[in-house]
Amino acid sequence: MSAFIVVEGLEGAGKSSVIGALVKHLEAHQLSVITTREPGGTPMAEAIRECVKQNWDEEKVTQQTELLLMYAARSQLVENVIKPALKAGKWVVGDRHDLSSVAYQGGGRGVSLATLSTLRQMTLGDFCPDFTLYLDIEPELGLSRARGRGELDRIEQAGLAFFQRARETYQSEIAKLHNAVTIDASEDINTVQANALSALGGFLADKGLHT
Ligand code: Z5A
Repeated sequence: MSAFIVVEGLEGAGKSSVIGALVKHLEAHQLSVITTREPGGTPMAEAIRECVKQNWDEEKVTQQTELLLMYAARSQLVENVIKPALKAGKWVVGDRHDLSSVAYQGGGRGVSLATLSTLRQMTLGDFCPDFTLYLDIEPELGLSRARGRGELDRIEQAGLAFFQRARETYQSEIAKLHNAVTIDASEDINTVQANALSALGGFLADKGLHT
């Protein structure tokens, strides 16, 4: 048995620490786990990550370019890493996946849902996460946490309104999914982790795994 679990949310939501807790929990129950991040996760996808996050001075990065790079990286990761791992019976815990494109390129940049849907179908077909944990946070709070790290990359430099639109899109898209749980990420880190583990427990129980 294997599953693809994705953790989504704005910067500073606490995805990294939640993923650490999920992996520890799954491994404690003798499950073999790998983690991924998007964009990235293969040599070529990591190069795309650098490219898409970098500042290009006077050269405008069009929303089409940004969108296509996200899907190019995702295609590399899904075909070379995620699908083979799932086939080998491993659990995959992903730091972001397709919903990030819907939130950032769709909600944030204004790419239409129809365009996103066409690209998704072309790149992923019917492939999608088995379970999504969405860490919901106000952009001001998330960005203030993330900014503690220093210089902002190209996407992080988008204005607050961009992140507010991304959050609204996350919220509306998550509400449409039956296999997703929203966690209030403004709580302290221990509470966020405990709530994430409880949601994971619910998913595992649904799969017949009582951990
Ligand atoms: N992007 C896109 O546009 N389209 C796509 O399709 C995809 C991605 C896949 C990826 O950058 C960028 O690409 C991202 C979206 C875009 N850009 N933006 N802007 P990334 O992977 O480098 O960035 P990120 O995913 O947003 O990572 P992050 O900022 O590290 O977020 P996080 O993993 O959720 O946060 P964290 O590292 O766990 O925590 C950040 C800090 O906050 C850290 O010091 C923690 O100790 C602290 N923290 C975390 N939780 C708490 C709580 N609960 N209380 C207090 N402090 C906390």
